Order: sequence, then structure tokens, then C-alpha cells
Amino acid sequence: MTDRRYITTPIYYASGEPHIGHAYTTILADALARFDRQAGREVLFLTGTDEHGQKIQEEAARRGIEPIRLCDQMAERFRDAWDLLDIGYDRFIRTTEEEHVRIVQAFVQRLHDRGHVYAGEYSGWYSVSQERYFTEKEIGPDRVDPISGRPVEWVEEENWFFRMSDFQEDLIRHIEENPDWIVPEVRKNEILGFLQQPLADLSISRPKRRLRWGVELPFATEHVAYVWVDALINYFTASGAVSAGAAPDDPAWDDVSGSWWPADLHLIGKDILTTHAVYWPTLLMGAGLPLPRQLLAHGWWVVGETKMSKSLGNVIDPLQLRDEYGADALRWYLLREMSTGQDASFTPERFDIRYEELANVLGNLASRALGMTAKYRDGVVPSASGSGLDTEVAEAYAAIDDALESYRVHEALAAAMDLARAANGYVESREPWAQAKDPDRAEELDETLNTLARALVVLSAMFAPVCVQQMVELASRLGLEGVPTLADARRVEMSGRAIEKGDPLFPRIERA
Ligand code: ME8
Repeated sequence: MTDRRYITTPIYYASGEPHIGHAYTTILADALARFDRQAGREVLFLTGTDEHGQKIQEEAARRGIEPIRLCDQMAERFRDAWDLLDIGYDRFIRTTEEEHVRIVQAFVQRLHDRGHVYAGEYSGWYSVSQERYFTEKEIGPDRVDPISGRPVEWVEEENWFFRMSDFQEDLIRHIEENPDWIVPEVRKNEILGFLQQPLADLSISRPKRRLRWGVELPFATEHVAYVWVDALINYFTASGAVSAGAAPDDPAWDDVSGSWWPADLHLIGKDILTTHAVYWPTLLMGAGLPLPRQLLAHGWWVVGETKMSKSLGNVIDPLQLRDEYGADALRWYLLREMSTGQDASFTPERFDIRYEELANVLGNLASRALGMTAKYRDGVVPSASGSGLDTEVAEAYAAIDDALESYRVHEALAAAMDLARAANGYVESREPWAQAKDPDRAEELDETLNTLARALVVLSAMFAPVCVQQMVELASRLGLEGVPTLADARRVEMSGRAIEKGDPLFPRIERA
């Protein structure tokens, strides 16, 4: 494994407010980035907003403002939301940035110069909601797009095309030779199934008379780039592989080795799998660039049976949940509740159950261990040679390593919670309150309290990528400078350290 990792989220449409779905992908990326940083890797974590195209143009018109005003407002909203949810991205990209616009232009010019584009007529069924064409088969007799359920429109126009079909065989070979390139496997198979049909060429432009809000094609100035081409290139722009001023034949395009390109992981929802697993790699092949190392397509948050989405009007506001329960609790719920890759149903009841787990297992353990150390040993962790819970700690480490290897974040978190549960069980079996009553058992009590303090240090490191705020708090109550890395956590010397009891980390919340 490299000691650098470049992780991306989709760039979200600047036409709507951030919702739980966006928050999920971004929190997942953030937690993975935090686990990586904890393991000593240098990370570039990219997110941002997708600001061109018909969807944005129409939303701005609906609101009676200029598209750029809408984008400015929404980019700010996404940034604020990510701050409130403790998302530590390294770069927030906006596709209206000058740097990105110039790189898109150089990229498409490069495709042109390498002979991969041609002008032609296009006709087909277009979904503004998804900003893409769908086939007759995909839209079915009702003529709605299969993802949002919204009607599609018939479009006939002059377009520039990318010879995507030329790369079909290479793409199939790439997927077959790299079985983990698309995870989970069900998504890989979906793409391989899709690639059994001949691939059509990709329309990469829109005439300005229909759509003005986009990046002008340098070789056909009466057209703008198709928004998905513009959007996908964001990952390349932010890698710093070529500078904004670089010509399409600049040698930098042929040697990206010093840069962050290729990305290690594109995290996406399964709704945008085709664009990422077919359009994007073939565009990169056309431009002569290396492909991203991996795509992870996660499932959907659904309400009842349907996907949560702005166009369906059934979205949950993550910031409201954060105001009620705190960012840590929301992050915990989303990451613990969804098995990476599968759909999950959002319900307030499940949210409460997951919150109670934090409060009653982890929070309760901290209260008990810190409280008893305060009460029985004047707030100083006693020294002891005992090795209580060592087996459970080792098992939790191994389970977390194994789970993270294949992005089963929910399992890694379950293993951490299991350790907290085991530590509560240890308290029950040791009965420190009984040990405290009997002066002959002072050494036993020392061992109990020392073991619990060491377990809490390890737990603070295991939960820190998710419960960002309260694990910093816990580490500080344990007398530490900050949360240790996972590797260091099991070696922290606790004997003689002054701790602080404090209030519950996850207080009981009365539901209105
Ligand atoms: O598609 N459950 O942007 P978008 C889980 N701009 N995740 C969900 C979700 C749900 N119900 N709803 C949305 C776009 N998401 C393009 C992307 S990338 C070059 C361009 C998440 O605002 C999930 O990550 O519609 C999904 O892929 C993404 O938001 C779509 O966000």
C-alpha cells in the first residue's frame, strides 16, 4: 500500500441543499481519510460542487438569479454543512473555478488532437435530473429516467462526440484484470453486463443556443462541454498533475508521477456508477492518462421503498439531526447503520437505537471507568502489571484492520463497539465496587482501573475517525495531549496519569 492516498467524493450539484445522502458519502470519505491519516499516510481528500449544466441553469432561472449567484450560495452551503459535520476535506473544488475551466478545455482539446472526437447529429432521451441520456430500454414505456423517476425529454441536436466505443475492449480487459477496480462486486458485474452491448459514442458537447452555462469547447466555440465531462475532470484538476496554463501537448500530461494523479479511491453512490466506471475511464484512456485505482459505489439511503432525493421531496436534513444529537452521533449512525455497498433505510427509531448504543455502551463505560478512578484513587490511574482485556483489544485491532481492508466500515465500527461492550462486561465481572471495599484487594482494584484506562485510550483511537469531537474530549479526560494513533494507542502508559471524570460524553436526549 502506498503511503499517500487520494480520496474523492462526487461533486454535488449546486442546485439543491446538502442532504443525508450527500452527508453519508462525504462522512464515509472523511472517516476513511481519518483512518488513513491515523495510519501515517499523507492524504488528499477532495470534495466540491458541480456547477455547470442544464440543471443549474434551470434552477437559477426558476429562482430568478444568475447561475453563478446560485452556485456561490450553494457552494457556501455545502462548505458550511461540511464544517458543521466535522468533515476535514483538504480541497473543495468548484467547477466554475478558472483553473478547472482551463484544464477541462485542455483535456477536451487533447481528445480532439488525438483524433478521438468528431461532429455529428444526436437524438435521444435526456434526463435533466441526472444530466444524461438514457436508452429506450432504460426509460421503459413511461419514459421516465430510472433513477429519479422524472420524465425525460427528446433532444435532437448537433453535438461533438467522443469515440467511447473505441475503448470498449480496453475497458473490459481493465475490469477483468483488476477484479477490485469496482467494488462491491455486484456493481462490477453490473458494469460488465452493461459492456456486453456495443458501447455508443459519448456526446460531449451542448450547443450554446440551448445551454449557455458551461465550459466553452476550444475547438468549437459555439458549444459548451457536456456537464458530466466537465464534472468528472474535477478529480484530475485537483490532483495538480498539470497546471491550468499547460497546453494540451505539454509533457506534464504524459508524466503525472510527481502528482496526486491517479486517485486512489473515487467514492460514489450507485446512481452514478456508469458515468464513473465507463465514461470517466474511457475519457482518461483517450487523453492518455492513468485510470483511478478504485471505485467504491455505495448503496442508497431510502425512505420506505424509495431513494431519498431532492427530486422526490423526501430528504432528511442532516444539519437538523446534528443540532439535536451532535455531529458525532449523526456520523456514527450513518456509518454504523449502512453496510457499505448496500441500501439502508433511514428511520428515527434506528437513529435512536444507534444513539443509545453510543450513550449506554461507550459513554457509560467512560463514565464508570473515569468515575471510579476519581472515587477510589483520587483521579490518578494506579500502576498495575495486569493484562485484563488484552485479548479483546488484540481481537478488535485485527477485526478493524480486516474490515477496513475492504471498506467494511460498519464492521470496523461494530468491532470497536464490541470492545467497549467487552470492557463493560469486564467491569461487571471484576466488581470494582466490591474490590474497593476490601483493603486486601487493593492490587486487584488497581489492575481493574488500569486495564479500563488503557482500554479507553484504545477506544478513543478506534472511534476518533467517526466521533471526532467526543474522542478528543475523552483523550483529554484521560490526561492525553490528543487522540493517539491506532498503532500508538495500545502502548500509551497510563500508570500515574491524572484523569478527569467530566459529564456524560453522550447525554440522554429527550425526544420532543
Ligand atoms: O450526481 N443515498 O450530484 P448529486 C446515498 N453532480 N447517497 C446519496 C443519496 C442517497 N439517497 N442521494 C445522493 C451528482 N447521494 C453529480 C456528481 S461527480 C463527478 C458528479 C450521494 O448532487 C451519492 O454519493 O446528485 C450520490 O452519488 C451523490 O450524492 C449524487 O449527488
